[in-house]
Amino acid sequence: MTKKIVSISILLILFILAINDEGHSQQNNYVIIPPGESLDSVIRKAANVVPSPQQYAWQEHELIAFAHFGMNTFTDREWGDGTESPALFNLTDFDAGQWVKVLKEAGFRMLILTAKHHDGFCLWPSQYTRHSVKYSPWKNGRGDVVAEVSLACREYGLKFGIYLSPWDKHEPAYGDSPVYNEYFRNQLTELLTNYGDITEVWFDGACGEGPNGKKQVYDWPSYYRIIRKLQPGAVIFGMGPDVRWVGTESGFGRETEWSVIPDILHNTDSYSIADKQFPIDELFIPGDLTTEELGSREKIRNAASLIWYPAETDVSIRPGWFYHQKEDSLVKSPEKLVDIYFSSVGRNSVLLLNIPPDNCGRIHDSDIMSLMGMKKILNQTFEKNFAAEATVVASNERNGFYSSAITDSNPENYWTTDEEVTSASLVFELREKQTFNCIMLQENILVGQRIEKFNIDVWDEEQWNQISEGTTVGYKRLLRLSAITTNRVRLNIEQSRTSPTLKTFGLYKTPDDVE
Ligand code: FUL
Repeated sequence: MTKKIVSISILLILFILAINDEGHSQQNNYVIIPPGESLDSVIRKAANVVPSPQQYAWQEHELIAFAHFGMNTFTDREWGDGTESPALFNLTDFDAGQWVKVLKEAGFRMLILTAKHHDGFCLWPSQYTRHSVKYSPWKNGRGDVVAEVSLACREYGLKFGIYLSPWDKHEPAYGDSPVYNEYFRNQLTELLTNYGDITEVWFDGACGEGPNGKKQVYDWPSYYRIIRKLQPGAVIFGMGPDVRWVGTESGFGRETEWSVIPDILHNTDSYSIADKQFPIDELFIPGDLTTEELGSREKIRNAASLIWYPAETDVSIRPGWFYHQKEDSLVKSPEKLVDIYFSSVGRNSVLLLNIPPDNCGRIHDSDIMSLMGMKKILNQTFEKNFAAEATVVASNERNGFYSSAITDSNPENYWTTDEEVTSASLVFELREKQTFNCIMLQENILVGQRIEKFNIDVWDEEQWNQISEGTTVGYKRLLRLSAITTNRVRLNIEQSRTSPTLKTFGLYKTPDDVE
């Protein structure tokens, strides 16, 4: 897309937000709450925090691939210590096109590459160190893994992101904070300047002591400024303000996953917001959020600020993050990957699945088999939505936001209730009885995340029987259940922070052999 089309699309989104704004002027990805605000008012404000355009685009990717690749691929380790010789990095059959082709076929929309892991070895010929591909035998020092992978991504239509480890066990300046911060900013600048569009910058929180025995103090805001200037369309993950680490590396997100989170901004009372485009960068406090409850009413009732800070679920297809031959037989099965998909994408998160290329420079056949197996099951499951032809009757609907929007073919249309109506039922009448074992719900998060509690009933010719229940929905909620046959399904939204919205309701059946 050209820059012009991108800007027009952003303007269009802002315009849609403006006309859909249901009586609230607040349409930002953060809100500052003055002291003494009532709980009702805080809840209403939370319900109207929305993603930034970059956060929304990122959420829609759903599936992102991670490639841990570097010195550890050759030393058979998970964490190097920075003393490894660049001579060890020698690829015999490197094929970035193979990686990206496989990932595209498996349904991934972006690839994030470890341009530098904790050992400090750079996969691009950085002019700031001798610890890089430039000093390796591969292509006589003329190779550039970042260039080849980013080009392949462009060729196959995948977005490209970078992991740049702030912790650097090789660089002698590490620990001498101002000097290393400059080194890090220089490397970031190289990566964000020379390799086309970067859609996600991945910042790990690991931080050790440098050779001087001192702990490095990272200058995060200065890193963000460079990213915003050079790649304004990128989201910053982890130690950055756009995307949050879900808190585990198991692939399983929270049952209750709020994208609106309290109090990760500081000095909100005294700070005047200077940067209009990225107003909260200077207020953001980096850190991991790992507790079970992050955004419930209890958590937000005394909040001084709330921001849209959605979860990304990272997990490796193998036990380790890097390739180890001994793990060829331990690649997660297609069924396990499908479980992970349901527990991450299906729980209001994005799945970042690590598929580490091997020491020849290709994705190994065992990983390909599992990925294709996963894709097949997902394709078969989501190929037919039995609710798509249903008639829908809602207990309440707002003018212009009718329940028919849930089943029409336009994914942007959505249903909502009148102002102040925070619970509702929707009955889906199917043309004939169908058997399904998977349900999908999607709120329209462009106006906020609102649903707090819901349940689902099916009609058994005589009465309604509850078959499932849940809390948050957000961008996407998937529920798996035992197969059930019926022609009438009822969604009861029991509690919502303000008028609930729904843009999709799906009933699906997984293939028989994977039930
Ligand atoms: C962690 C790192 O220490 C691991 O090696 C890996 O890169 C993982 C994704 O993040 O914090």
